[in-house]
Amino acid sequence: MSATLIKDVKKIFIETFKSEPLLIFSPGRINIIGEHTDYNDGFVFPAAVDKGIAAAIQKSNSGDCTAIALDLDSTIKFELNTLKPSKEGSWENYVFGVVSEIQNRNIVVGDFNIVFKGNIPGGAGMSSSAALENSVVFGLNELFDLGLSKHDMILISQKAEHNYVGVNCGIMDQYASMFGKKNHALHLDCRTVESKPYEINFKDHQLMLINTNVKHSLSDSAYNDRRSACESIAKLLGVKALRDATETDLETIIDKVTPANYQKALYVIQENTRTVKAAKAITDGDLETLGALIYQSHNGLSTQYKVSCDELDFLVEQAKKNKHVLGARMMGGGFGGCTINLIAKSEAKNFAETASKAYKNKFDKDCSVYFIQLSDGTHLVK
Ligand code: GAF
Repeated sequence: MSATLIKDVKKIFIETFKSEPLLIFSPGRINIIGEHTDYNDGFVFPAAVDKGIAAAIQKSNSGDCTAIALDLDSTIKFELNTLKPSKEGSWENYVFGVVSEIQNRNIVVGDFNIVFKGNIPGGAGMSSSAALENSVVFGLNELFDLGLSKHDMILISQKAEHNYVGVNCGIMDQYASMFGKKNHALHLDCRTVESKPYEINFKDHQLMLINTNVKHSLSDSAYNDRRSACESIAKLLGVKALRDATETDLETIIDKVTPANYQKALYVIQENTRTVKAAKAITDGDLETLGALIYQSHNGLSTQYKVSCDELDFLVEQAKKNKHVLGARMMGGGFGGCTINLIAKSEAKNFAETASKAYKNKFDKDCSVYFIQLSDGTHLVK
């Protein structure tokens, strides 16, 4: 699949700019468990996947830069010394943001042309944004020999998202997309920004995604609100981040926070513990426990952290009705996008059909099912 994307961006690049480009593939990600824990300095368990963004990039000698998003049939021209955020929701903000964050490190970037094409469905919660940011920073680093480490690059991508896109995201998505490892998920400590790879081989079970194909509005502001709520509760507790707090600590400030925010902080503390337990369950090959943790994660995201929606809750309820689905939950920021399901291989097709039919009946729209391969992170394609 990524081979086709690469072929397409290369072809258009050569036709448009008459030069041979560098080719980059930057993947999206899934997350087994550990949602909304990353910006609380906690643990997450993501993996890069075989869906992503292909980019073709080369220096420009025309005095300006051009970026082409093939999927959107959109071309923009820009100059590097006049960068500022475009209107909210514009795809070019990911490109401008990355360039501008590199410049903020007093690193000089030359003019360039870039062509993108991707196959991560927008709004699926599989982080097409991190894939796009990483493809730009990785491409520029190669092209201009900027000397950035992979860690530098993900911090640049993350800052681009904060300052140009307006989402105060954690580091999970950029990390998973950059450092992903074939057939592995990464148990990432978001405080030290170091991870341990776990080989994912669930034998007669597998991971399956179901995309609700909805993305409810206001999700960015709801995300930022939750991050600020977590930070202010950590401050009240006198700790650096909620990762440092226990449920008992939280009880000491019960009178000082709203019940809604109390539940949110409790969710974060519990989800962090679940993510650590999930690593053990995977090591032990204990899929029943892993599945139960995944269901608990959804319950917390829906009832405590309040980032789910009717469509996601419905798909998780469908999963619960099928004994071959060991666990299911919403994945990513929330308010739409995919559920991730831990399901018996023999039942996957059947459940995909039953759930899709029920979803159509209930919401009068289609969901989409994806079987993904865990893949390597952002890389040059030779
Ligand atoms: C989004 C963010 F970008 C991540 O940093 C993370 O917080 C995730 O939502 C929720 O776990 O994908």
